[in-house]
Amino acid sequence: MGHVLLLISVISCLHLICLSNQQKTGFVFHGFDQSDLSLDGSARILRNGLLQLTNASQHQMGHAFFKPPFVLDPSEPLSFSTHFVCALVPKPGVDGGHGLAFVVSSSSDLTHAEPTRYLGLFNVTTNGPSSSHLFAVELDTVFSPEFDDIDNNHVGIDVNSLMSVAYARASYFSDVEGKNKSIKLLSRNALQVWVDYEGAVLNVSLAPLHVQKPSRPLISAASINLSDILSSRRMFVGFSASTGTSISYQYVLGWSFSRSRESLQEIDISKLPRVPRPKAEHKKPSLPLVVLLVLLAIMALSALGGALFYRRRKYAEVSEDWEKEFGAHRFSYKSLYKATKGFGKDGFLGRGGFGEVYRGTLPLSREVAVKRVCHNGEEGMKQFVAEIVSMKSLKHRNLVPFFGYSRRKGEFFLVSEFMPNGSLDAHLFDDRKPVISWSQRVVILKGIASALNYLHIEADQVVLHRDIKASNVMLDSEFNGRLGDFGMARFHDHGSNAATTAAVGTVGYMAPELITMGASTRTDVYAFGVFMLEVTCGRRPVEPEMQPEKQQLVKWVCECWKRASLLDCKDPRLGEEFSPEEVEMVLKLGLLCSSIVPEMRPTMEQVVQYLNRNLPLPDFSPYTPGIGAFAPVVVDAASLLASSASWSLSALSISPSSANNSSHVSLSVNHLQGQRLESMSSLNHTTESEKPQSLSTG
Ligand SMILES: *[C@@H]1O[C@H](CO)[C@@H](O)[C@H](O)[C@H]1NC(C)=O
Ligand SMILES: *[C@@H]1O[C@H](CO)[C@@H](O)[C@H](O)[C@H]1NC(C)=O
Ligand SMILES: *[C@@H]1O[C@H](CO)[C@@H](O)[C@H](O)[C@H]1NC(C)=O
Ligand SMILES: *[C@@H]1O[C@H](CO)[C@@H](O)[C@H](O)[C@H]1NC(C)=O
Ligand SMILES: *[C@@H]1O[C@H](CO)[C@@H](O)[C@H](O)[C@H]1NC(C)=O
Ligand SMILES: CC(=O)N[C@H]1CO[C@H](CO)[C@@H](O)[C@@H]1O
Repeated sequence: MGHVLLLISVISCLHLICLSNQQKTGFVFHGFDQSDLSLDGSARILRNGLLQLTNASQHQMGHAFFKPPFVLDPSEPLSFSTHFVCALVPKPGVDGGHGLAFVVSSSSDLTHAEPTRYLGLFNVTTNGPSSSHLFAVELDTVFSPEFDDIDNNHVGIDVNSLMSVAYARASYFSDVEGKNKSIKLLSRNALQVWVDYEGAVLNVSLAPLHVQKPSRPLISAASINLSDILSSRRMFVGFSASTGTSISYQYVLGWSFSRSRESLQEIDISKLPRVPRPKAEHKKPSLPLVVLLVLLAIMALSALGGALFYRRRKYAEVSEDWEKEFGAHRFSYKSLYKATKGFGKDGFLGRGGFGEVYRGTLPLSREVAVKRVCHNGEEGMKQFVAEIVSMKSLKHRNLVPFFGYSRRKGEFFLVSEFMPNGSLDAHLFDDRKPVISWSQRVVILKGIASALNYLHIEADQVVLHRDIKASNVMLDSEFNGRLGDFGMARFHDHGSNAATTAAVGTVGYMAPELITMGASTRTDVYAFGVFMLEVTCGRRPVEPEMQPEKQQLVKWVCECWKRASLLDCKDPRLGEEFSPEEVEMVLKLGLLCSSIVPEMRPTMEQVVQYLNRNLPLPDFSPYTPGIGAFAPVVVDAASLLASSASWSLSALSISPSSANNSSHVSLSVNHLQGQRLESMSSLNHTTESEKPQSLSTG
């Protein structure tokens, strides 16, 4: 029993010695997990030993005191030295505050103090009176004018009051650089603080973590009588920190304290706990920020909306319910816009009868010609589109393959295969281009005849082309003739007022009965006859600049025949490589087809046979009535209307140039008003025989 008592008393004695020893020599903590601290408020020791005084919540304060007090001996002069490492870590995007203080006090109970600007040191009543018995070194990160703060980044010495007796902006004297350097208290970087008190002089120094204690203190305050302040015989040392609406994480990493400067133990920086990186808070953003964000969002949305609107307008199309069945044949305007690079100059091929033609490249490098036609009405559009789409079923090696269509307000687009060698007339009438040999011309004539025969007889329905001429004959890569420009005449009909209808064609190719009887296979044959003469003679049907007897091709060929020198009118560029019989046969066939007596004209089937020499030409002479005549066109409005009712088709003009040579005629009849009908287009090729182009209606 006595042994046990002795043991206990020895242990407690050792403990006391230990304690008093610790009191004498001071202490050092690298992290606080083994420390003897009393904590209150928000203060806690984190798992890695870090002393966290506040955790970035609002209106917090935390205190941490070394638990045993230092007992003061009035006979000895009071002195101490301390060195600590702290970090005031702001939360990203949030105001940081309020600060941290090293406290020397006669009491370790500061629970009645207040947070925010009081730093957890005082409250309204204790701030000021000497009865507070409190001394502190504050690291203040909020500017509080009522306490005569100088800024929001300063160090101050507080004796019983937050009205600092001495203060300085946070900085340190760099012995290496020989000058003061400022320090930002409120940053993630750890900070060293030294407080030395001896003989009524209090020195405070700051430095960044890996910097030696500066040789010159930041603050050196004389005549501070700590014995006065701590009138009781006990002295507690510790820390206090607080937040208000401004918040920070406030940490102490390590702390060394001693009653004398000489015995102060060094802090080994490598042993200190790490300061955690603050997480960005997802708290409510401030009102101005919200307003700014909303404004930005509105601006971004309206910009986006504007861009979309622009795109929509740029690529806007007209599409109606009835078009759904033709969907497969419809191209989007956007795809055509991209294919032709915005209908730019580079892809421009020429101006055809009713619109402009552009070259384009669709995906999979499909080369297309896009004809862009302006129109001014949607009436009859459904029927027209149906006709256009039915053109896709027409397949013949001498027709330009038709791919589809597109439309938007006021514009219609016809897409067909691109013909690399352009249109026939460009080769026929351009002296710079190599001459097309007679055998090539025969191949072209046979091809077009075969295509027309297909349209007239072999296709499911009788299809009229209505605008056969050299500029509507395209040449493929092998120089085969291909008939193009479908649907244009019909298009013109559909685009115009319902009460008005028009007979459309090209002067010189229009059969005289066209206006009275309407278009028929025979009017196509007439135009083909003129075309044959055109190809053989290498000149246009009407040439106003020539001598009067040569101006009209049909008349001139007939005239040559009458003089028994039919070959005189052949294309002089042909040279000698041709068969005279074949040329004569083609010229005679051309005259027969362009007879003004429709019944005299052969059918396309017969024309094909004549051209292939499977059938001899019928007997006729230049004096046969109807041959070689050029009759003025007479218009009868009623028949014109009738003609428009027949299902007919003409074509997709892909004439890359020289649209000028052919004067397109469109004769309109306003049948409701029964007024004078006038030619709308430039009939600048009119000759004396065809002058009366202003025509009376019934
Ligand atoms: C201020 O603190 C003291 C103790 O430190 C307490 O007695 C007093 O009630 C407190 N005053 C206020 C206003 O909180
Ligand atoms: C305070 O700093 C001054 C130099 O500015 C120095 O002379 C004095 O010894 C220091 N006192 C203490 C207690 O460190
Ligand atoms: C450096 O700071 C100390 C303390 O604030 C001040 O007394 C001193 O004049 C400053 N020195 C320079 C060179 O600015
Ligand atoms: C401090 O004040 C006490 C009495 O309050 C006095 O005895 C002592 O001499 C003072 N010390 C200094 C350094 O002024
Ligand atoms: C086509 O005719 C217009 C006027 O109608 C003229 O300005 C232009 O030069 C002509 N183009 C060609 C290729 O003849
Ligand atoms: C005469 C002429 O221009 N012929 C061309 C027709 O197109 C093919 C293919 O593009 C060319 O190789 C020919 O030179």
